[in-house]
Amino acid sequence: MLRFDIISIFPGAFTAVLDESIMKRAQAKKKVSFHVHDLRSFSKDPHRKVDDRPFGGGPGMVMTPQPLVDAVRKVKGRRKAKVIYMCPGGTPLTQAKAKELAREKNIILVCGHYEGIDERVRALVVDESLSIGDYVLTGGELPAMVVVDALTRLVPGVLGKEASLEDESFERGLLEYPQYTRPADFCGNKVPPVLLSGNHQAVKEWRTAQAQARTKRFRPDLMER
Ligand code: 9WO
Repeated sequence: MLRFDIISIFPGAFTAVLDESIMKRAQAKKKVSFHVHDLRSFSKDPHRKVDDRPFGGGPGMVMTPQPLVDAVRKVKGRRKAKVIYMCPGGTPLTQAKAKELAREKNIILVCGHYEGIDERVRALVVDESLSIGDYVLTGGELPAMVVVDALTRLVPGVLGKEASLEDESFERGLLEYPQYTRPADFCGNKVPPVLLSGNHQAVKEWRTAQAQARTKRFRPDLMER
């Protein structure tokens, strides 16, 4: 079973995501477990402060090292866990990276806020930083949810086997092919006849051609890769 521990100053932000859909199903199947921790509960400050002014001046506040380091160490305990800090400058999350991480047994996700975390937290307890894209958000919580979603669906037994075919096409560098379902004629917009032909080889060839055309048009960079 893959265990996620998430350290955040907004633990409530995760309730909806973790109690719905695939994450809920994965927990029910005991394939994945989620444990969200309020960073403030680890602060030794009498006012449960987790931030302070940056040395050297500058705008905003920085997350202090004591709560974060103690939180990771307490949550980790004696377990072997991969500690990941969510950061725009981190390793890009790709499907291949997600598959690699989904093989871990314990993952601790650290969500930053303010202007970031004290550098000594990275040096002492973070194993790697992970980015979901080249943009700056208000916190690491949404990126952490993306990582949880991307990894949970890859855990064997969480989804049906058909889902992996879709992932593999993406890893092969192709976008998804167009999908259609009933009705065959929607307001005069008809489903491509090949999909109604019952000719599985023709359907497979059509889908590959469509995926290649889509990838060439919208994500030529994937074709190169
Ligand atoms: C902000 C930032 C900006 C440029 C280059 C590196 C950077 N690191 C951070 C950072 O650690 N920010 C903290 C976490 C505090 C502000 C909110 N945080 C955050 C994480 N915003 N956006 C992310 C994020 C994480 C993963 N993928 C994309 C964005």
